Amino acid sequence: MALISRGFRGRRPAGGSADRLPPGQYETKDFPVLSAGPTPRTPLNQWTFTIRGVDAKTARWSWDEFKALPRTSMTTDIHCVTKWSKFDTRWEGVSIDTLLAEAAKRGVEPAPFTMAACDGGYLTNVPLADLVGGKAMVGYIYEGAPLDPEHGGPARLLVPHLYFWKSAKWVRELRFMERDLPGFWEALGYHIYGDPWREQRYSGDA
Ligand SMILES: Nc1nc2c(c(=O)[nH]1)N[C@H]1C(S)=C(S)[C@@H](COP(=O)(O)O)O[C@H]1N2
Ligand SMILES: [Mo]
Repeated sequence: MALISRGFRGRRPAGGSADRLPPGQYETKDFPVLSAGPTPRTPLNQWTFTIRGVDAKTARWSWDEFKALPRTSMTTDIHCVTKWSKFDTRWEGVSIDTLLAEAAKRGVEPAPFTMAACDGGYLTNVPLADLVGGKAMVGYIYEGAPLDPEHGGPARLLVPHLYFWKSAKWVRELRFMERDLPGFWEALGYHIYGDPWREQRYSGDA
């Protein structure tokens, strides 16, 4: 409602919701659940997070080790390709920068592309450049509470500047790749990159 009346008066205050909605999106206050399969439930004592180099070298953390890593927070808008956007979602977790620095200490070298792999088999590809520089994290706290299993708990990838299908729920591994390969939705006709501001929904979109 506020959005319409602001537009009607021809005024759009800086930071107003109209500026924040990528093309074709609408704002929702809900937090819809979109999962391609059932919600996996891995006990925390069996949960690990792994970064895997192209040479198959790995860096791996148990849940306790993971939670002991420095934590960052991010308040961000998220944009689902099914056209809902949600503003000001607040997340805490471990930045990919932190994870890559730790992995490098253990001899895992980066490569230009990554595939995020999840419990349940979901995959999604993200270029390394989109994960670094504070742009992405493995989040495990949402709005101050442990992340709900339906939303990807215990931990999910958060890459909010791309469509939300790139934010892999129940993420367990980040695999480096020398070239870009499609994940689950990308192989089914969704865009290989998925920038909401360029409305890259399907593979034919520029
Ligand atoms: N593992 C996994 N991650 C996933 C999905 C999924 O089906 N499985 N769906 C994606 C899609 S299409 C979206 S829009 C968001 C939805 O996250 P939410 O259910 O927390 O809203 O998760 C993404 N991450
Ligand atoms: Mo989605």
